[in-house]
Amino acid sequence: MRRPRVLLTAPIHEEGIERLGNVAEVVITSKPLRKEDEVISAIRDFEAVVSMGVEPFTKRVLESSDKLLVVARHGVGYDNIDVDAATRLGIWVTTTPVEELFDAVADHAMALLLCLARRVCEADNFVRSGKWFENPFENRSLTGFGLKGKTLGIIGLGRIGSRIAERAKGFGLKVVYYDIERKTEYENRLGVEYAQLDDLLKTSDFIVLAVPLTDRTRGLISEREFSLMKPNAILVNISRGAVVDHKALVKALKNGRIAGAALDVFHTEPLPPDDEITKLGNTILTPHIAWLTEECRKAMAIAVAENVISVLRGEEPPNAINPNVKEFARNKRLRYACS
Ligand code: 8YV
Repeated sequence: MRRPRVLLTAPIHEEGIERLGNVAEVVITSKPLRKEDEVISAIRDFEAVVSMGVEPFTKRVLESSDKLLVVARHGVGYDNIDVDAATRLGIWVTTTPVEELFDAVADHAMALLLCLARRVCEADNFVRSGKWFENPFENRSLTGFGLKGKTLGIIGLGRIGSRIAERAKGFGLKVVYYDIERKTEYENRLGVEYAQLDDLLKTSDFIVLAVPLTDRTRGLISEREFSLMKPNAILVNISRGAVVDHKALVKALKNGRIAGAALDVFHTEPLPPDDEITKLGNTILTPHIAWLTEECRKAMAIAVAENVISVLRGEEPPNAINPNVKEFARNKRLRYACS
C-alpha cells in the first residue's frame, strides 16, 4: 500500500511540511484553487488536503473523492467548507486555533486602526512624493484622530475580539462589544461593556468586525447599519469581506457617511485593482495578511500538520470542527485501509 498523499493548496512553513513529509507524500498545488472543478481535479487521489480558506469544499467537491479523510484548514475560518456534507461523508474538518494567530490578527487590527486614525499611509506618501519638501507646513493637512477617551465598538468578542479589547485598553479607549451571547468573563476581566448592535454603531468612533462568516453575519453591515454610524466613524474589517455589503461600504465612504475604512478582507479576493474602493483616499487596504507573522506561520503549519498526521494514524485530530464524524470516519478509514 502506497504512503498517504497530502495536498497543500499553498506553501506553508517548512516546519509543517517537514512533519507531514515524515508520514506522507506532500504535494503543493502550483496555483490557487478557486473553482469547484479545479478542487475536484486537484484532490483526486489524496487522503488529506490543507485548505487556505479560499477553496470551495462544497458537497459536490467532497462527494467527488472516495479517498479524502480530512480537510485541514490552515486557519480558523471554515466558511469555505460544507462541514455537514463532510461529516456525512466521514471526512474530518480541522482548524488551527493557535494563540499566535489570534495575537497576529489582533495586532493587525490595531495597526490598521492606528494607521487610518493617524493617516500614516497618506503621510508616508506625503514625504516620499516630495510634497512636504515643497510645502513644509502642508503637513498640517494630515491631521488625524486621537484614541484616548474615544469608543471602540467590537463586533464579535471571541478569541480575536477579546485580544483587540485588551490592546485597545492600553490606548485609553472605552470598549463596547456586540456578540450573539454575553461574554461576562471578558466583561469582568477586560472592563468591556455589552451593547446592542444598533447602540454600538451609533456610539462608536472606531468599529472592528471580528466575527466568523456565517449565515447570521453575511451582509451584517449594510446601508442601514452605515446610516447609524457617526460621521467620524472608522470601520476596521479583519473578519471576512462578505460580512460587509461592499456596495454600501463604497457608497458610505464616497458620501462621507463615515470617515474611513481599513480592510484586510474583501468581498472578492484577491481584490481587483480597478475596484472602486482602491480609488478612495479614506481607506487602507491590506491583502489578507492579518495572520501573517513568522511566529503565526510556524505555529499554524505545525498545528495543521498535527491534525493531518493524527487522522492518517487513525486518531482523532486535536482540533476537529466535527468530532461527531468519528463513527463515519472509521468506516472510511477501513475502506481506505483495505483499498
Ligand atoms: C488566513 C484566516 O488568511 O484563520 C483564518 O480564517 O483567514 C487566516 O488565518 C488563512 O487561513 C491563510 O491560511
